[in-house]
Amino acid sequence: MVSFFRCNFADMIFSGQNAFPGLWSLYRIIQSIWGLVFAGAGRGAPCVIRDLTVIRDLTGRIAAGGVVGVGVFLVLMSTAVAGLGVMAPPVDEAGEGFGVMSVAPAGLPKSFRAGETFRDCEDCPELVVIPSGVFVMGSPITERERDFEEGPQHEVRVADVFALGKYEVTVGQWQGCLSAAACAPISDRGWGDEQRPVINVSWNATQEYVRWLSEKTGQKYRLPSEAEWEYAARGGTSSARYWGADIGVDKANCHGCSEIFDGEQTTAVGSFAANPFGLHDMIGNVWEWVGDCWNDSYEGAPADGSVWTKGDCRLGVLRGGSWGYFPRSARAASRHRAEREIGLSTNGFRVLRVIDTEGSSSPP
Ligand SMILES: [Ca+2]
Ligand SMILES: [Ca+2]
Repeated sequence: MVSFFRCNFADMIFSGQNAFPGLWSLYRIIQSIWGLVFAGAGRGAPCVIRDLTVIRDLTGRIAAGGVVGVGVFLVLMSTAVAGLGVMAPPVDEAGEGFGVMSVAPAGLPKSFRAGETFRDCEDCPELVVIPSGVFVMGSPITERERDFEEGPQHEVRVADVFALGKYEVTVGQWQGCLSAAACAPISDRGWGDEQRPVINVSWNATQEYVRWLSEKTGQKYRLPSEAEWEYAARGGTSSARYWGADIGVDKANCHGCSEIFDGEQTTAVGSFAANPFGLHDMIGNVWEWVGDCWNDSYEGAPADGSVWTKGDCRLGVLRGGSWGYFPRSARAASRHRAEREIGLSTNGFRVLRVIDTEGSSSPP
């Protein structure tokens, strides 16, 4: 609940990010400070903006604002500190649930906490609870290696908490659907490790898998929307990659990302460090199908994080780059189109599990 409160507070007060960039930065700093305080109090702070470059940004803004800038900052800070005393919820002794913050909309799930991991069955994909929030989708025109199709940048509000696969769906997990005769056999190119992501999977085949998983668990599984995917991949960061602007070395699996595995094949899921939301391989390993139809730009894209069902629906969207593609594709904003009927060895997926905001669903 703490994290929800902070996220939703941001939405309420500073939804005009573009109109008030200075205030937005101020808010994000305050949010970070709150996060540190809460984290220090052992309450967890999964919704904190962890990209601390905003602090440098803010210092510049305050300096540019002179006395007025410092004054506004101090007023907002004291508001935040006062708010801590008034509004901080009790520590959740059980270590579960979001607490009882009254500002949250009625019906927020009581049994999920952002950052918490769970699975619905022993062989089901492990999931991470992703907080709701607002982010800027797409790449700025200043980003190196960007494509036109990654714009225009636009604000998206992901209103509902959801759970997303911590990893890409693996060969072993696909086997469960295969054994139930709900999915077709798919070649793994003889690479032979059940911990590798499933490959050669078409968009159509992903639909069979999520249908099977939904029936098996009684929960609602689907592909993430393109917006949900990018929101999760960024994990609060705005840089080209969740670890920074540059590709670096051994941060992910792509053709040119690593000194060990370089453009040869997939790696076992989770071989590289997670992003700030605790998700692995959001960049690299396999491209990941999302639910949307293909569109050449974000003109007319939904702003509520929903699946974009308009456009060229013979084609689907793949995100995040893969083992066989160069670093320019291994960016949070990069997009790739492909025919939905076709599976390629560079393509896989991860699942989204809907969290019932009526509060009736809970982790097993
Ligand atoms: Ca991936
Ligand atoms: Ca592209």
